[in-house]
Amino acid sequence: MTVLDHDVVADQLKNAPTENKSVLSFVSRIAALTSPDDIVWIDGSDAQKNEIAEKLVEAGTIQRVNGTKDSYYAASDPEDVARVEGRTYICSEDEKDAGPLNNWVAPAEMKETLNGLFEGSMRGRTMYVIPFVMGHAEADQPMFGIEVTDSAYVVLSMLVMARSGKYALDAIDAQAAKFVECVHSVGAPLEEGQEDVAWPCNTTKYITHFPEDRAIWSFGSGYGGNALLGKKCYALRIASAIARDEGWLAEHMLILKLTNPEGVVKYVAAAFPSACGKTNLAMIEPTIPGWKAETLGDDIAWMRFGDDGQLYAVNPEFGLFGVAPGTGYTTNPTAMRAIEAGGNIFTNVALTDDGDVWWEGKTDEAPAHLTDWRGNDWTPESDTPAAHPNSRFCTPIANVPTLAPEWTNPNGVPISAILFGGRRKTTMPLVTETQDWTHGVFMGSVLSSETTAAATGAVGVVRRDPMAMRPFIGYNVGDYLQHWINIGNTEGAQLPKIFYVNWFRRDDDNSFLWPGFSENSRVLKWVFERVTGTADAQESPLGLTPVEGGLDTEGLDFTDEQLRKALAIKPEEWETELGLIEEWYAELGDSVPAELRAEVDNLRQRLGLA
Ligand code: GTP
Ligand code: SPV
Ligand code: MN
Repeated sequence: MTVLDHDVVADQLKNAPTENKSVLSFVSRIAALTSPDDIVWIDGSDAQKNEIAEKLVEAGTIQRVNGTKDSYYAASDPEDVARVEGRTYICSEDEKDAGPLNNWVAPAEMKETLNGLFEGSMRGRTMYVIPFVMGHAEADQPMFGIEVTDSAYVVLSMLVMARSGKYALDAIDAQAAKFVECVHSVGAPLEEGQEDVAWPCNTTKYITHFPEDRAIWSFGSGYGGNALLGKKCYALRIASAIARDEGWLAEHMLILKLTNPEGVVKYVAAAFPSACGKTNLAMIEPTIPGWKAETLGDDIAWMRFGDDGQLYAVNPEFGLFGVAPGTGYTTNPTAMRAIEAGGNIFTNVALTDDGDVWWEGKTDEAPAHLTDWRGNDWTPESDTPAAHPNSRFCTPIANVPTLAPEWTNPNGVPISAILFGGRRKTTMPLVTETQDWTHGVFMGSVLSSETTAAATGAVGVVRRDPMAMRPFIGYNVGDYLQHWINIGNTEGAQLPKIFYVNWFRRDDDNSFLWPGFSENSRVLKWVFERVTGTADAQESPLGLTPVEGGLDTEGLDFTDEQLRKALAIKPEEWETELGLIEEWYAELGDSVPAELRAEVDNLRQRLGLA
């Protein structure tokens, strides 16, 4: 860095809205490295947001959408459409602390690589400074971050997804608070006179985490979890490492409030892998009379023990970043109404001829002509989807009509039940209740799901995804499972019951065995009544399952035979599954806690395969 750079940066920081030394030194350090043309501090005002959006419209990165107010559409580079797990790193000092599932590079080495990549990477661009808080600034333990980014699209998205701007910066200043340093560049500097592209990015991508420094550096991608650093990078990978140190849980879970016809309230959290139904369940409209469901979170839950020994869950996010395809008035009317309220950013969906958005499943029938997410003409006869399978709507959570009033509670709500589940065509029954915490942790540790388009790579391949956190655990998976066991051993803990569900089992003709979506309320009712002690259950090799007639199917066009199939535990499938579970534990090696290894033997016994 030259003396001149110092002067330039000092000049750029003259109008900084803070005198906080740690904030200023972070921002000036990154500015000196990346050499942006100017620095803009995000204050969270509508005026500033509109100004930035306007510039993006002019540049052709986004366009206004006609269907909903204050809404924009962006199409990404076709090579930048999802999380890149292969380019995601946990850079702990000790390789063991990244564990067998994460990519690892020593921090010093990674920092050298990143310094090379980030040097001058913002040339010709504006560097935006986004102060944010995950959760509430008023929480017992507020969790701050500052993202610097050269992507205005990221700014608009972060304003939806996290409490950002002056509110967060003032709280950082007032509390002299620490913050997670989040550094993001699309990695596409502009030379003098060089014309920009609509979606700048780089074929080289690094999504890197330094759990000991509590820092995140992301290079080369502008999309979703790669670039909105408050989301997966902070609220899961870095937060899970903090949670391990401090005795709480940072999880890939929705949070749902349930009220029964008598007015009794229970809160449920559920972990399903990416694109496996969290947003849908978080916004469920129950089909059973008298039951009410309200939304608290759709992707991430932080759970800490309250004084009463219960686990209290808070949603650290401020918006939804939902999978668009499959979201429609018949499947998720609540999400559709949230979208209708405006303030959306749509990415990689299709455009109608009158400038509105469309995606597969939005309406039963596709419009006769569309512009697909790649910008090509599309008709119902086309053999590629109009919207990318991982296309998303980014929508303020305040839009959700079923939002529970407790969403303003800085320290969250007490959780009575945790659901684990995945996308499995076979083997996994519709619902089982685990026997106790350790058995529940075991079932979470062997969670399996067919891969989806939420990450790059093959789709539809069954893989183990412990607690739906495989791509998001910021440390060693064995230590993570031990941490779950330790949480259960916490003195005075009033633990939630743990259940395992599968909405995605198929019949012989490959159709879904269970209607899913709103009808999942029938399973939630059983879960609720197991918690309140009013529903019966019977023993099975996997734990407790509903007794005959125990699952409310009244009013549902569903035969006893279908229900039997949905709940079945088939010995031949489980013989195979047990082998896969043993392989999985062998892959994880010695780090798997002894309590969980014992559960494999228990399962073998109960299946009669010992
Ligand atoms: P991420 O945001 O990637 O973490 O995904 P998510 O877990 O929130 O998944 P989401 O609710 O967006 O659902 C993903 C896909 O699964 C959508 O295409 C839904 O239509 C479909 N889906 C959700 N719930 C059900 C269900 O109960 N049954 C069936 N068959 N499909 C479902
Ligand atoms: C997921 O993949 O689980 C998501 C989308 O919620 S992203 O923000 O890209 O991680
Ligand atoms: Mn997710």
